[in-house]
Amino acid sequence: MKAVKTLLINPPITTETLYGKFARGGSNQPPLSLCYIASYLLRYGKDVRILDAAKFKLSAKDIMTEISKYAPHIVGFHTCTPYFNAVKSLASQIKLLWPNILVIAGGPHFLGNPTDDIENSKLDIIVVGEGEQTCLEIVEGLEQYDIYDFLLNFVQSVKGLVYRTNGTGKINPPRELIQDIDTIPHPARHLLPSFDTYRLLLITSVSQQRQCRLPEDVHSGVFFA
Ligand code: B12
Repeated sequence: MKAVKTLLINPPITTETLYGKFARGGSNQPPLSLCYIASYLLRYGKDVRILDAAKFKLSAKDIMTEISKYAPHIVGFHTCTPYFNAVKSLASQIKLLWPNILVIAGGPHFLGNPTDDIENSKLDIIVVGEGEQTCLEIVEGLEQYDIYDFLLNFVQSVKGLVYRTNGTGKINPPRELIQDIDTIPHPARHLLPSFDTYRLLLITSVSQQRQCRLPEDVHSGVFFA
């Protein structure tokens, strides 16, 4: 059984792209979804890192450099609809450079039409719904199988997955929601570089252009000010 390394990436979308001339009012927040998935994998002793490419405004080339340094077996992208084109492009580049890396994605975008998304991208797998348990099962699968066996013989057994067979998207039965949310560890925020540089306010007023700190400011209500 091999040790599987997972790199979770927050795609490089800037507040300028998202908000245009209102960019200064847009927030730049830590990727909570990836922190939750990472904490779940860590609980089970898995090797996982997070790359917040949005926060650092990383280019595709920077991202490829980070991938080559860490040499993960799995690269996973968080995907909201405005990020999907960037995720598709990065997935194509990764598969071209490293066909043996399993490239996966999850997030709210895939509640729409994930079979279409898998057919029109180089993503190997799309995770629909809550990602914690599904991701763990993916890691455990790759510990046992090489990527080709995994995609041929294992993917069908994992709930909440969408995959491709001969170019056609297939969707597995949905994964049940985690009922006892106390079984999910606190998000692995320690995998993010520095909390001080995230900007939490939704609309930063001109007089309040400041960096928010966690957790003190959130608890003291600044987040909602
Ligand atoms: C809080 C929130 C925000 C916050 C913080 C976002 C953040 N970066 O953490 C703020 C206000 C900044 C925000 C901004 C935006 N948001 Co918002 N936001 C939410 C909200 C209310 C909760 C998101 C959340 O934290 N959920 C908790 C986490 C743990 O759940 P999750 O993200 O869904 O992740 C789980 C699964 O999706 C999956 N998963 C997610 N990523 C991955 C990756 C992999 C590899 C895998 C395997 C699984 C996986 O596993 C996770 C754990 O179970 C949702 C609505 C909702 N109720 O979900 C909208 C929502 C996500 N936002 C949305 C949008 C559109 C945006 C913006 C793009 C708006 C805009 N035009 O600017 C921006 C994006 C900014 C950014 N850089 O992220 C949409 C996305 C719709 C879509 N089709 O993609 C949603 C769904 C609201 C809606 N119904 O329209 N948002």
